[in-house]
Amino acid sequence: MTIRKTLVRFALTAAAAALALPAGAEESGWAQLNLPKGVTDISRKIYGLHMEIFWVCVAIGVVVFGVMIWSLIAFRKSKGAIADTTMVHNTQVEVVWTIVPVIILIAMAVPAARTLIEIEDTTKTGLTIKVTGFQWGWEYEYLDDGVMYFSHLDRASDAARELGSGIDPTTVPHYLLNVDRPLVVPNGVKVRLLITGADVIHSWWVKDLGIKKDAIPGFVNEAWFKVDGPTKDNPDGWTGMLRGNCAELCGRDHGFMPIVVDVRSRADFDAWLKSTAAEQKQAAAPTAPPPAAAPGTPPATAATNTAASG
Ligand SMILES: [Cu+2]
Repeated sequence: MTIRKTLVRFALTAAAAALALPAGAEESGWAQLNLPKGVTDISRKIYGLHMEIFWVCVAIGVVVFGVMIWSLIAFRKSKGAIADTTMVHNTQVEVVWTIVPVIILIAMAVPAARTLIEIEDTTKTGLTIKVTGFQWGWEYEYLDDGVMYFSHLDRASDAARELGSGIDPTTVPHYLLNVDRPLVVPNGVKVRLLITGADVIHSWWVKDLGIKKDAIPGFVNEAWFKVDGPTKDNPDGWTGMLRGNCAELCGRDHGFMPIVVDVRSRADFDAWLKSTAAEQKQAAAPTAPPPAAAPGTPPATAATNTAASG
């Protein structure tokens, strides 16, 4: 294969991969290439900052490259242009090109700092979940309710990813972006995450929640989110699945430890938490020894079998 063909193939694969990235809650088509707006106040603020700064960069790019290209063409040597040496160390120009960027930077820093302070405010939360990254998956622990479980790559993706599995990944729903047990959370509640690592550094990254936080062994990082709760137009609040990945190169199976967040209404979540807590409590309870049978009586199973066959 020629180099050109290889490059074209690489570009096409990269473009296809970019389009196949985890889609946001609403985004489709070209919007998938951009940062998603997400489903929380903070994620929308981050999106707003991202767009604001993007357009500032576009404007600067247009002005700088515009002046540069125009100068190159208008003042070219073949047209007899002679360099204007009076521009060197021109104090007025230097003052202007110092003050203008400072104003632009302050205009970007003020709203960004305001959002950052809000992101760091993990007070007044309604639910705390400990998130532990490990090689290779996530452990979720609902600290106040005694619920704990592991979340791994789902079986269908795991089977298809094997070398020479013969399974076409495009036939696997949410290939490499699905897990056996998602993190279940309520909407309309400020949820605090305590993020740590069990072995090496991982990173819990869910774009639609506006969270990317390192999971470091020996450290506890905090993050929080509050998915849009019930409103007049939407009495259930935002519900659905959000998908993310480990965002810190953590070893061989780094690409195979996705994150899935199942956002439910408050009532649905409460019911789920209650039943899961009861299930886990029962599973953990020591099993009672079978009662000793009185001498002469046939074992209970034999009696049942006779009754069934008779
Ligand atoms: Cu990882």
